[in-house]
Amino acid sequence: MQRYRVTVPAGVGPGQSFLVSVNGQKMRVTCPAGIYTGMQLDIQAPAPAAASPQRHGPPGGPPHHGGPPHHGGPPHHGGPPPPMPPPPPQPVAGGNAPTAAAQALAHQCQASRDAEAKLRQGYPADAMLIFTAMDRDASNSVTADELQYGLSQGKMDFSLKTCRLLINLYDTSLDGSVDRTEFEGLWGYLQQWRECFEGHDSNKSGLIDHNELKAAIKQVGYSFSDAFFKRLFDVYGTEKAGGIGFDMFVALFCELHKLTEAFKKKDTNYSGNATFQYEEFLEAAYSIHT
Ligand SMILES: [Ca+2]
Ligand SMILES: [Ca+2]
Repeated sequence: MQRYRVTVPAGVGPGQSFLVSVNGQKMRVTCPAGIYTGMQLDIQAPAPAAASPQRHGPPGGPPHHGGPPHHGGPPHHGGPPPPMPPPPPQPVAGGNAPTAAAQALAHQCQASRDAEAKLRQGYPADAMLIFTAMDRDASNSVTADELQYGLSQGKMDFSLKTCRLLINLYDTSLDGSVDRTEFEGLWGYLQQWRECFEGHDSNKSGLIDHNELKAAIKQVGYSFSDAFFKRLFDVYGTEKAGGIGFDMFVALFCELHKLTEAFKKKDTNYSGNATFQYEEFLEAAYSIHT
């Protein structure tokens, strides 16, 4: 068996099959999950039969120079010609008639790719264009993985953990991803934190130092002791870089928000004091992940 790379033809999506021609043999390939029109896919197919010593070129291929195959005798030009590579498999038209739904999906995927290319030139003002670019599988929802990839296209390198925090914060339908409406909130939130971050990053180093973090947190309305500021800086800062990058800055505020909300549920009269049972405390602490 040999591995061949094929391109998924137009109108074919996950679960649908299409025909390819490998070494003159037609075979049916089923498109796996997450692979759509235009994407490449590796398949296994029988290797071409070994060329006989009397015949150069692949079996079934055209004879050299339009004439009959050479028989015996020394090869021309002092050496045998390099073996011809097997012909690339070609999708065969009409293997599986695309349905209207598959065509619509292919169209959406293309729209996503076009929008993604624009993303690399800078984020458009319209959050819905960004949503389309990030929704790579045209599922009408953006997952943490899609968000991470989409942000990286706009030169915002976020960890998957921070992307999950952002998704969890705005996934009001609790289906693990954000739809268009939820995304609008998420994107607005991210823009606000970006302005806040850039506003406090006075030397434009791309990192927030201890004092800049303190000012940012105070501006947002949180009031902490110096010891706790130091604790926050130690948790989210990277010792090597000497500051907090935008990724961890966003993670910090997502987690702070979640924990504050969990506390407020028990501090019903806003006294700054709350009583937790052991399991309630654990529930509150783990709420940052949901
Ligand atoms: Ca999606
Ligand atoms: Ca959702």
